[in-house]
Order: sequence, then structure tokens, then C-alpha cells
Amino acid sequence: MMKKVLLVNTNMEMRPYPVPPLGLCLVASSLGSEYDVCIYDPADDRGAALPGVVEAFRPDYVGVSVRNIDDMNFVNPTSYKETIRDLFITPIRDITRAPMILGGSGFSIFPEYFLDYYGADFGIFGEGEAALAQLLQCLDNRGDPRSVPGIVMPGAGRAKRPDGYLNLSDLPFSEIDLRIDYKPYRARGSYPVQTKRGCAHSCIYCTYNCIEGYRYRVRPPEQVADEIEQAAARLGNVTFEFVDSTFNDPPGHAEGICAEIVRRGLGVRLRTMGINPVNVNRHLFDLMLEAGFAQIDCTPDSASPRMLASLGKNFTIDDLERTARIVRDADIPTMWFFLFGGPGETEETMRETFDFIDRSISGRDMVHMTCGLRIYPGTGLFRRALEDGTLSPGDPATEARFYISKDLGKERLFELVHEASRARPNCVPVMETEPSPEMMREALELRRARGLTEPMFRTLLRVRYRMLGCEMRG
Ligand code: B12
Ligand code: SF4
Repeated sequence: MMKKVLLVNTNMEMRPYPVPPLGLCLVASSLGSEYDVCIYDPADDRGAALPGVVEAFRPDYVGVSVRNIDDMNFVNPTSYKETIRDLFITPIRDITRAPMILGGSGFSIFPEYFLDYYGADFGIFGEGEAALAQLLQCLDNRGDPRSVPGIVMPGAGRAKRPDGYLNLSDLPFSEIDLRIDYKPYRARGSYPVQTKRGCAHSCIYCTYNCIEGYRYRVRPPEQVADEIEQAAARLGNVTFEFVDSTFNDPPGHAEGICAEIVRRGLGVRLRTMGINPVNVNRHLFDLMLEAGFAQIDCTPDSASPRMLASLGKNFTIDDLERTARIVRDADIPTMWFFLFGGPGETEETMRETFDFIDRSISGRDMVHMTCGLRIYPGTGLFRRALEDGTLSPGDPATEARFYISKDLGKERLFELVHEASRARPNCVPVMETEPSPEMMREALELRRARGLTEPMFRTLLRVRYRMLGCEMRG
């Protein structure tokens, strides 16, 4: 008889918008028809129906995806780990002793800790497609699970981290909307698509390459376009979002994806995060606009040459200035992200970034300003924080810990960021990026009244400018 696998999504976060469980759906796709797979998604009932699903399905294995562990918000932090335990892990364990296998990006940052905290039987570090299939076969045949790439087991010590091993030409399509009810994600969410895995850079605070691998592995553009084309045929009008660590690195791949979408005349709406200033050029942006990009996220973190070096960024201030010029010339709606308070940040380096914003960023584009850097194990920032006493020896940073430059201190950092946002209506401190219900209502009315199809952040900025009684500058 076919064995049954229940895959559980534990992510219920609605901010900045609900995110469909791409990783879990890919894992389900890769189990193919060899197992009877059921996905439980809490988007509609926030966990209430899970016990009933477990009772009715009677799984032989349960896979649990742990994506978010905390929201990285220094000012008003939210931890998800207790909610995941209370709403998902414990109710499942109360009903079944089927082997429980953990995975997901949050899990992969602290695999041994979460395996123990949730009392699970196994964990898979990093990508789960081939590994879960291999583990289940192993368990079916009473084999030795220690041969599975990325396996984490109780009492087995620190797991070996594989540096990404799948050939992405073999990646199945996630077909998210065929696996779960896509309705809760339709209005505000976007359909996530990966074009590659890994990142070859090593910014000091970043976990992405630790999760996905330290070298790029790319998907053939034809396959990415096939995936989008098929999902668009099923779903009609949705926004597709590329969720790569860096969209336009290695050079040429993003161009290939856009050219394929243009060639097929897909007419889809696209957005992306991870625009890296090194490989930005006008040809890329023209192709992106032609392919259907409605907005991009640009995340330089700083515009101070000293801070770019301190954060380990792979670009210079000249690359950044050039990127900002091309963004403005191409008139591509952009959300900019800056991160203040890293090692060596001073009032002077912050002013360098504010000057760049004044000089080079359009007032119609939104600037997110984050204070403090979440410290993660395995990163340069973790080592630095131990060296300078920000982190006590032995602190695993499983509870959210933040780095704040000793030259500034928390109070002064906040003061400077607030001052900067008061002087610049398009600059929003991260604690204020969630629009109030009134702002949202006004923005929706404005969009309806004027027939606006611009990205939502632009409409919200219009409302913000009006509330502050000033003109939007272009
Ligand atoms: C893209 C992205 C976003 C986009 C999502 C857009 C979208 N439409 O999906 C945006 C910008 C909106 C976003 C927002 C947030 N994000 Co984010 N995001 C990412 C990013 C870069 C990629 C996620 C992704 O889709 N990967 C692709 C899929 C295929 O991979 P995957 O989900 O990891 O799944 C694979 C494996 O993990 C594994 N797997 C997954 N589930 C399971 C289950 C089992 C049983 C097994 C065996 C394996 C397995 O197999 C899968 C396939 O290989 C990751 C960092 C990273 N590189 O992983 C951060 C990341 C997930 N985000 C993070 C956070 C914190 C957030 C926010 C809370 C930030 C905030 N304060 O706003 C919000 C939450 C949003 C929400 N509603 O949940 C953290 C989570 C860790 C933590 N500190 O909790 C990460 C890891 C980044 C980091 N700082 O390290 N995010
Ligand atoms: S380029 Fe982006 S994904 Fe790569 S290490 Fe730096 S911050 Fe992380």
C-alpha cells in the first residue's frame, strides 16, 4: 500500500504580505506519485483544522516546514517558535507517533537546536527535494538515514552542511495553486518563483548562502518561463515574484529569463528582490520592463563607502550611483532598503547614506530604513559580535540578537533614523512600514478613483505625502 506523507506549513505571517509555501510545494512535487501526499496550509483556519486532518489522513510520515523563526524586528520583536510548537508540533504529536521530519529556511539556520526544541525525529538541512525522498525510502527499507544529504538526527551532533547539491535543471515545478488553496494569497500575495539557488558573495550578516549554498546554480530560462506560463494560464492575473538571493547575478542569467518571457509574449506582471548593483545596466532594465516588471527591490544596505566595506558588500559607491541613475532613467518603481547600525557605523557614515538618498533616489520611490542587524550563527557578524562583546560567549543567538555599532548606541541610532524620516516623507523606518488601516483604506480608494495600477507602495506614498502636507518629489 502507498505510504502517506502529511506536509505541514507553519507560516501564518501576513506581513508584509502572505507568502505561499513554495519550498513545501516543491518538496511535495519531488515526492511524485510514489507517496500519497497531503499538504496542510494554515492560511484559512490558523491551525484549527490540523488535528482533524491528522486524524483523518493517518500519515505514515509528517514533514513540518519551519520558514520564519522571528521577524528580525529589533524594536518590537515577534518570535514564531512557540506558536509553531503550540499550534502545530504538539497537536500533531498528541495524535500520531509517525516520524516527524523538520525542514525549511528558518530550521536550516539552527537545525540541531530546532530538532531538539520540537522533539522531532529527523531534520533536513537546506534543500529538501531529493533529501526527503531519499530519507523516506531509507525509512521504508529500514536503511541507514545517515547517508541522506543534510540529515540532522537527535544525539548525532552537528550535522554536515551540504553546499547545495541538486542540479536545478531537474527541479520540478511547485504548482502551488494545484497543491493548496491559493485564494488566501491572491489579493495581497505574489506567486513565488526561483530562477537560481545560492549566492557567491559573503555579506557579513547574511544567511542566504548558508541556506542555499555558496555558489550559484541556475535554472534554464526556458524552464522558468514554462513554469510562469503554466501558472499564469491557470491563475490569470497574479504577480510573479522572483525569490532568488540575487536576481541579476551571475551576469546574463536574468537577461536570459527576461528575453524568454518577452519572446513568448507572456504579458505577466513581475517583481523581484535582490537587485545587485554590480550587474545593473540599462539593457537589463529595458528587458525587465518589456518582460513585465512592475517594481524591483534594491538592497544596497548602505551608501557609505566605509560601511559597504565593513558589511562585505561586493559593490562600490560608484556601482551604486550608476544603479540609482539607471533606476531613475528607466523609471522603474523601486523600493530601496538600508540597514543602519552595522560594525563601524557612525553619524558620519549615516549622513553619507542620507546624502545619497537625497542626491540619487526619487521621492516617488520608497526607502525602508532598518535599525540593528539580526545576528545569525555561521556569519562574519556573529564572530564580530563575539569579539566585541555584543554577544556573550556560548550564546547561540537562537533568540533574536541584534548588532548595533558601539560608536552610536541604540538611542542615537533611532534618533538619527527618525530625524531622517521626518525630513524625507519617502523614507520609512522599518517599524512604520506596516500601513495603518486608515492609510490602506485611503490608498485603495485612491487606486479605484484614479484607476491606478502602479505598485501599492507608490499609492501609499501618495497618501503619506498628503498626510504630511507636502508635494511628492520626482
Ligand atoms: C524570498 C524571501 C522573502 C520574500 C517572499 C516573497 C514571496 N512571494 O515568497 C519577502 C521579501 C516577502 C520575505 C518576507 C519575510 N521574510 Co523572507 N526570505 C526570503 C528568502 C530570500 C527566500 C525564501 C524562498 O522562497 N526560498 C525558496 C524556497 C524554494 O526555499 P525554502 O522555502 O527554503 O524551501 C526549501 C528548503 O528550506 C526545504 N524545505 C522547506 N520546507 C521543508 C519541509 C520539509 C519537511 C523538508 C524536509 C524540507 C523543507 O526544501 C525546500 C526546497 O528546496 C529567504 C532566505 C533564503 N535564502 O532562504 C528569506 C527568509 C525566509 N525570510 C525571513 C524573514 C524573517 C522574513 C520576514 C519575517 C521579514 C519581515 N520582518 O518582514 C518576512 C515574512 C513574510 C511572510 N509572510 O512570511 C528569514 C527567516 C529566518 C528568521 N529569522 O526567521 C529568512 C531565512 C531570511 C533570513 N533573514 O535569514 N521573505
Ligand atoms: S549579495 Fe545578498 S544574498 Fe548574497 S551574501 Fe550579500 S546580502 Fe546575502
